[in-house]
Amino acid sequence: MQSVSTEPTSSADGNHEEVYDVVVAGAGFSGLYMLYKLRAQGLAVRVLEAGSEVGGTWYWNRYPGARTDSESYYYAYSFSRDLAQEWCWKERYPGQVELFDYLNHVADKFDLRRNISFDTRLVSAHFDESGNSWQLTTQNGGNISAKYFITALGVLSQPNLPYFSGLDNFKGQWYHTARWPHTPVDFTGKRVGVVGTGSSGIQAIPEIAKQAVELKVFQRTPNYVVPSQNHLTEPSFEQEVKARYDDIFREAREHWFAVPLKMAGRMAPDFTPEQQQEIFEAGWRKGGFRFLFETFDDIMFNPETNARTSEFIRSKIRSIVNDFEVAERLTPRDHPYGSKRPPVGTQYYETYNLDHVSLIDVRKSPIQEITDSGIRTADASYELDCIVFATGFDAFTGTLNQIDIRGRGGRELSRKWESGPLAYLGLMTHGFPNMLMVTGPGCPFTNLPVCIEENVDWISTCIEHAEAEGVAQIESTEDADQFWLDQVNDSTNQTLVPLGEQANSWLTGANIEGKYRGPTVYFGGADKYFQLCAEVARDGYKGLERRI
Ligand code: NA7
Repeated sequence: MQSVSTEPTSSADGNHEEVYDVVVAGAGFSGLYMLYKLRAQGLAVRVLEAGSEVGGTWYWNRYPGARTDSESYYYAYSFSRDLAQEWCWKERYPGQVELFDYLNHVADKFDLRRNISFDTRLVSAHFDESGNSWQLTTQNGGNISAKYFITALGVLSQPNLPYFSGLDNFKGQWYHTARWPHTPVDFTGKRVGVVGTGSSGIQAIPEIAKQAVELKVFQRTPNYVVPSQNHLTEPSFEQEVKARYDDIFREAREHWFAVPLKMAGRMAPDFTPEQQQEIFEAGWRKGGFRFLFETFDDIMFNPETNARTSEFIRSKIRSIVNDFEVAERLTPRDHPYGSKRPPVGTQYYETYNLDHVSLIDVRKSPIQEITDSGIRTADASYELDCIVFATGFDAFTGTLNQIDIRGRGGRELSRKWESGPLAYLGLMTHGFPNMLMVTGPGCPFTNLPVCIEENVDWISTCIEHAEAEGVAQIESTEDADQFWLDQVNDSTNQTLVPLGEQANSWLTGANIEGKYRGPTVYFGGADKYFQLCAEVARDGYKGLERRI
């Protein structure tokens, strides 16, 4: 490939086919930075985006209360000092609107929109061996050809709407949190049901309760909700952060979760129960992930420490929720804290003290059907005007499997992954030459923007090297894929995360019926993962096959 132009060319036979060096699917955090990098390398890049605007996760998830669980100053790009200095985060945890504005600002600042096709959903991507190119088709009937195909589709993008008999008959309005309307939904005076108490439901429930006349929460598995302790950004904090942004992002890359926080540096067994209690209390006051990261370093690994942590949260539930029976129903007992992705809430448990909010245990009494006027469980019927499904996502592979992706010999990616998400470093997979993934299956459990930047930098350097050396095809070897799946499995098995399977955790694929069961995320630490990726590149792309 000798491309020096950033403009596409038409195919030689004169058919309506656009030809690019690289096609990137997705214009969220990953796709925007991928475009910025590759365009700077002089490549002709086209980004295909199903939505009408940039933003990805922060374009689709507009439900009330949607915000990050990571703190704003590090849930951000670090590649542009200028951007980091000029952007002022309003809150400790940015809400959807603020993040959407931020990503739009990035698109404007770096003039990215001109290379993005909006309202353009990619439906298929087939590798053409004779032409050594990816042939892509879009829902709008577009045909595109590119040497490289990069997925920047996010980790949690394919909404999961479980089958509920009778949903079509429901006469009220229903919504999925991840496909929220663009015009605000007004629940004032409405009887609302929320199905699901994962991170999305936990954020939405207190906000919906502020408007609804009646709110019924249909809970299957109770969760461990740590308070966010959200607040406005103090000017002095902002100044301090901006003065040390370089250090902050370096520190994030040295942390196992890619956050610029210090590990607690202590293990619970070294402390008396009274001291442990004080440390937990301090963590609770700090809120959010600081409860996990700044109390004890063995919470995710040591069953005893975890039992104490889980019990501490249970005691908080009992102390916040007035009604003993409701508190009992809200109390998780079937999985340890952190074995499902830990949620963060704002006034979550307090919401159950409101008279118009009630909690329905649908593990005990499952949802039987959606009627024309509400939800019928095994032992009661509930009249509702609106239903909100906060039922999560088909993580990682779910998003990719929505696209008909076929590699060498017409091999389907979805078939390949039926026996496990084989993807070397979460970046590429054997049999799919010149296809690269930003935060693909097996990427680390991490603060995503930092991992995204690391992945994008790695991919763009890999392509730069391949082009400089005149390489026609790069892909991971079968052994490298298996090596990484083993790493993903081994690292996860050293934590308590496998125990989340019994509570339908998406970290093990267990939230989706019929999906491959097994770890989906690398738990060896983001810091170690970044080092490994750097080593692979330094050692001449060990684990990759390259054909001239
Ligand atoms: P989650 O965390 O997967 O939560 C989905 C919720 O929906 C969870 O409480 C499920 O209960 C519930 N659910 C799913 N199917 C059903 C049925 N059929 N009946 C009743 N309840 C059901 O998704 P979120 O969107 O909240 O969060 C996803 C990630 O986004 C989060 O981890 C952060 O990384 C950000 P279950 O637990 O399966 O019993």
